[in-house]
Amino acid sequence: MALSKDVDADYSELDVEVSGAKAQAAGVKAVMVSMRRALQQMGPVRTVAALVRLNQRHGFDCPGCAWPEEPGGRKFAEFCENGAKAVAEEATKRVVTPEFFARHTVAELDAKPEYWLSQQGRLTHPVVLRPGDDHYRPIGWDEAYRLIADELNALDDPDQAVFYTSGRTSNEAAFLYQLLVRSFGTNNLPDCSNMCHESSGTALIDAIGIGKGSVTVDDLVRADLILIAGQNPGTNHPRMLSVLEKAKANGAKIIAVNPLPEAGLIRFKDPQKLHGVLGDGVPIADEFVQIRLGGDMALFAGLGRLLLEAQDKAGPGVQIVDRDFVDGHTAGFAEYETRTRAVDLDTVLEATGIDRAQLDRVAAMMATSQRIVVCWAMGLTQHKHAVPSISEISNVLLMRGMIGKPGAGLCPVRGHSNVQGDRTMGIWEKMPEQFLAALDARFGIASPRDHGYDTVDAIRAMRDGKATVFMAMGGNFVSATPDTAVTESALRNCSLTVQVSTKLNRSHLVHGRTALILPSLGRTDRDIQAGGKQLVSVEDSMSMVHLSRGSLHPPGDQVRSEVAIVCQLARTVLGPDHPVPWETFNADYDTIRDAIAAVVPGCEDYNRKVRAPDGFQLPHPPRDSREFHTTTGKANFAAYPLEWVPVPEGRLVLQTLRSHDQYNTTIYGLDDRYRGVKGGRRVVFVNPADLTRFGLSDGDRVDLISEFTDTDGQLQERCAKDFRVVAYPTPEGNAAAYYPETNPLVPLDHTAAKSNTPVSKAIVIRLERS
Ligand SMILES: Nc1nc2c(c(=O)[nH]1)N[C@H]1C(S)=C(S)[C@@H](COP(=O)(O)OP(=O)(O)OC[C@H]3O[C@@H](n4cnc5c(=O)[nH]c(N)nc54)[C@H](O)[C@@H]3O)O[C@H]1N2
Ligand SMILES: Nc1nc2c(c(=O)[nH]1)N[C@H]1C(S)=C(S)[C@@H](COP(=O)(O)OP(=O)(O)OC[C@H]3O[C@@H](n4cnc5c(=O)[nH]c(N)nc54)[C@H](O)[C@@H]3O)O[C@H]1N2
Ligand SMILES: [Mo]
Repeated sequence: MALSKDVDADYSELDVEVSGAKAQAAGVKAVMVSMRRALQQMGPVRTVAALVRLNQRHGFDCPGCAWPEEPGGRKFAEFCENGAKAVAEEATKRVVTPEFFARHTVAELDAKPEYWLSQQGRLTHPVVLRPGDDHYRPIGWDEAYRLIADELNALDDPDQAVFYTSGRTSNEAAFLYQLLVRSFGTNNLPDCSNMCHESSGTALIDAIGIGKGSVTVDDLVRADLILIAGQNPGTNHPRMLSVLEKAKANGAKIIAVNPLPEAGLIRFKDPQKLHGVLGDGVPIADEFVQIRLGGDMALFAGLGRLLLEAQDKAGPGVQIVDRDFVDGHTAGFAEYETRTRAVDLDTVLEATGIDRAQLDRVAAMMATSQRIVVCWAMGLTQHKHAVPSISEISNVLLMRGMIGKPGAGLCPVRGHSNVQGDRTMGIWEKMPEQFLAALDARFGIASPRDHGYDTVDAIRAMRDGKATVFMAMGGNFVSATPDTAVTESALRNCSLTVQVSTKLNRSHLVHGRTALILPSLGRTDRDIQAGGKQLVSVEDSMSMVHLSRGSLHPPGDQVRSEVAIVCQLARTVLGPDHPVPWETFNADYDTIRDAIAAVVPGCEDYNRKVRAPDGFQLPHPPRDSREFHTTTGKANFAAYPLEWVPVPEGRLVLQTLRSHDQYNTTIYGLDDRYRGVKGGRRVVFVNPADLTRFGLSDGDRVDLISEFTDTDGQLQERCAKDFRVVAYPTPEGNAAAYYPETNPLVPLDHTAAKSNTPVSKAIVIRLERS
């Protein structure tokens, strides 16, 4: 199938058109864009076959985001523009065959932009790059497994191997993958979550004893106040907008906390409704808090103080501080109260950049609302002080008694469609003892107990030669991780890199001495094994677990399911006498689900429960019964000292974020429609006052130079070249640019305290004319 002209061009040289931020998201344009992409990639027959089954009870789960389907009557076309793009991207008819690899050397492919790589199509055959060769060449599956097994079994220590997972892997494949890795003898299971919601998990486990959100879609619909902080749902979770619209229709107020006036937060045009087709849509946010990057901890601490003072004024007859809840279910309130009463409000105003009147308005809304939900995503999690910032959110909700009550709670909005499920299934470098003991008991293995490497530590280990075999179950490690130059050399240090992938990406081209690409089925593909047609299961952002049934014709007969790849690899690595019944698991996924039922808490009777029409919800003790399995047996307040992100003189603080036309490192196209950017991605959004200060104008070309002082006090500089300046309504001192182009600027050692998540939303940069 022909590619459009711009795919072949080096997009950094294209002329970018800029037309300013848009006020509303979705609408008819969104439908047109998604249909055009679907038809281009899949053709008419497959487009219909795919889109009628997307998010339907007997269809497949959208491989886009982790936002839940609405329970009960799902609409016929329960998907969004970006879900349709994600499907088109996976179900494309374009293919990357052995002939493709024969035509292009690896060096040639590595010179292409990520967008070009993304657009080549589905991988069809296992291929190998041998030492000294410059082409990937076909290899049989058995030979590929043998090659990996020989490398792994030759290691002095299992901890010299690293096994990454991205968040699209099904529960069944994830469960078996961690079982293989632990049977082999290591906990080196870094995942994309380390770069994503790790900070949420870390903060919430301390606060409420479980690292998952405490609300359902129904809670959002019933809430009377919803705060959305550090999240851009119009692009990244578009189906959330229709839930927000419903909540508004029920009388909820919505507060958007974001440095940018993101289109979906301002207005929403539901293309399935008449007012969305003909009119301007509905306004979403009642209050837009245009916060400075990294100002959220100060905001929520300041709100905490104002809520305490409002309680003082209101007297004992009114419960702003929910005394029953605080006294009965929480620990650490006294210390929190002392710290919070001492929070300096001028500091809060400086850290957030908002005015006192707005702070008072938001506090008043929080004091008078009876059912509050706070949602957040990467704008909160990817900061140095991400964990304390999220703790501050849980502090105010605990104070108001907003956990374990209908219409209220904590809502970290997850990214990848099954990233939460993968964690439930054991993809974590530090799974708790209870899980490991159950795994050992079920299979008669001896799981290692030392914690493994997370993503950042895995890069360090490969850089330092401590790990030499790297395997990835999906994802695009080299483009998703920070400090691109360091990560590239870390991977090149490896003796073997193995990528289980659906599509071509950079991580196939930045490789170890030997490299394998193993093509796998995706969510949309039909999966047939010895025991017949197979189903898989996934968990969404609100702990709902349900089935997903792929139905499309796979891109080739050499493409294997992730389950099959893991089972056959396991048999080769672990030998025929290994106690895990790998062959049975491979033949019939019901047998995997029986094992999951025996090992994973909350999954008892999994095969039956998951077959209910909308699946089932995993237990969540705080949500279900106000039980808190924490160190104190209660929900914990946290009283960290205030942190925020000041802007050094002559510098900017940069956030790296997603355009409307990408899925993480997979680039769908070169437009960011809602931000008014067309035809290019190397843009940097800067406040007009900063441009004046620096003597720059909209349209100028600049290099971005990041500055980071390491632990030895040395100033490190990193550079990303040639960006077009876009004058944009971001707060003064704060800039924005797209990831992954800006990953070379993110220092490997600049990570969040406690969660070790790379700080992708606060990088100090200066601009230099190119
Ligand atoms: N179409 C599409 N859907 C996706 C993805 C995709 O790439 N494309 N990715 C998926 C994944 S893995 C994830 S994790 C999610 C990501 O979903 P988001 O978290 O929405 O993704 P980002 O683009 O990183 O946007 C961060 C938002 O936070 C704001 N922000 C940045 N810093 C701060 C801050 O300090 N404070 C506050 N209050 N706000 C801040 C930014 O302005 C932006 O609106 O989306 C998932 N869904
Ligand atoms: N600077 C900066 N860096 C970031 C972020 C940021 O905001 N700023 N965000 C971070 C976040 S939140 C995340 S989640 C990570 C994302 O990190 P990753 O999950 O590693 O990256 P993706 O781009 O989602 O991976 C895309 C690749 O996955 C493969 N793939 C897709 N579907 C399947 C499947 O079903 N099976 C298999 N086996 N392979 C599949 C395809 O080959 C595709 O090329 O990036 C992080 N990096
Ligand atoms: Mo993510």
